[in-house]
Amino acid sequence: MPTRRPPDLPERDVTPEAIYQDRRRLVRLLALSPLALAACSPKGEAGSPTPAPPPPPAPGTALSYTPNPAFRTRGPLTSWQDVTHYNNYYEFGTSKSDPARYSGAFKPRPWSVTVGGECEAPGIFALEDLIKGIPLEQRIYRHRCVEAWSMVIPWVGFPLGTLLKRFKPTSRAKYVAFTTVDRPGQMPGLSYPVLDWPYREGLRIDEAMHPLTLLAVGVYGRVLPNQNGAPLRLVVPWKYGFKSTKAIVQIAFSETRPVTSWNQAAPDRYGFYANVNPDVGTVPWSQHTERRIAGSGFSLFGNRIATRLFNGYADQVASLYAGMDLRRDY
Ligand SMILES: Nc1nc2c(c(=O)[nH]1)N[C@H]1C(S)=C(S)[C@@H](COP(=O)(O)O)O[C@H]1N2
Ligand SMILES: [Mo]
Repeated sequence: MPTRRPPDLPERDVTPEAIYQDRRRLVRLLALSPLALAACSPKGEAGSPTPAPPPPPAPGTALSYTPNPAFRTRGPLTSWQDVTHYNNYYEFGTSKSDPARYSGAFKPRPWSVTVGGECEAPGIFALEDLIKGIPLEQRIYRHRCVEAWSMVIPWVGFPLGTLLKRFKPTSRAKYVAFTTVDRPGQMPGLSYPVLDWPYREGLRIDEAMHPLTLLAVGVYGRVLPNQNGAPLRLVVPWKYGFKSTKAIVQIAFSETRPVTSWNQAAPDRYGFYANVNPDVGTVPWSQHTERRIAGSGFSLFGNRIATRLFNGYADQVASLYAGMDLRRDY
C-alpha cells in the first residue's frame, strides 16, 4: 500500500509468526471437548450462526454495551489475537506486527477532539464530554482491507451520525474530514515519509450520517487497544479499511471535498470513495477475492472468499450512490 516503499503486493504470505499462532490455536482446539470442537469448526460466512464472542483473553477495561442484533455478521469472528496483532497503523510502522509492538507508550487519555468548520456548535471537547449520554452498542462488522485480506470484528461504539448531529452541521456541510493525532514522540512511524502526516480521511455527509457508519471506542467488549485506534476510531464497513481513521483528534465539516491521505499519495489507486468493489481494480492485484482471517485454526491453508460489492452491505448503502458511475467515481 505505501507508495514510497516497496510492499505493493497484496499481503498473502504466511509469516512464521502466523504459523506459530495457528499451531497454538490448533493445540488449544484439540484440548477442547468434542462439543466445543463442533461449535468452533470453520464454516462459510453464510452458514453458521454468529458464535458469542469468547471472553477476551487479553486484559483491558470492560465496557458496558448492548449487542445490536440488527448489525451482526454471521460466521466465525476473527480472533482477539488477530484483531489486535495484525494491524495497519503506519504511524507505528508499516509491518502488520508493528502497531502492537510499538504502541505501548502511546497515551490515549486524556483526549480531546476539535470540531469545526461548517457547523453551528463547534468546540474542543474532552472525550468523556463528547460521548456523554450516547449508549454503546456492539456491532459485528466485516472489515475489508484494500490489500485483499478481511476480518469479522465485534466493535463497541455508536453511530457517527448521533454524534455529528450534536454539532449542528449547516446546509453547506457536504463533507466531513477526520484527522489522526500527530505525536512523533509516541508514534515512531511518523519519522518515515510514507504519507503526508497527519493521517487524514473524509466522507460525504450522507455517508457519515448513514446508520452503518460507526465510531468505535472498543472491541471484543473492551476499551480499544492502542493498535486499533484508541481512544476513538471510525469504522465504515462498506469501504476499504483505509477510510476508517484511527485516533481521531479533529472532525471538520466542509463544503468542498477534503484532501485525504491515501488519495493524495496515489489518486489513481486509492479513490476518495474507496467503496469495496470486486470489479474495480485500481491496484496491481485483483479485488475479486479476499483472504478471510477468521475461523478456528485452519486459516493457515488460506480462507479465500469472494469479495462482494460494498463489502456485502449493498442493500443498505447502494442507494447512496444511485446515478454514480462506480467505475469512474471509485
Ligand atoms: N491513522 C491511521 N488510521 C488507519 C490506518 C493508518 O495507517 N493510520 N490504516 C487504515 C487501514 S489500511 C486499515 S485496514 C485499518 C485497520 O484497522 P485495524 O488495525 O483496527 O484492523 O485502519 C485504517 N486506519
Ligand atoms: Mo487497509
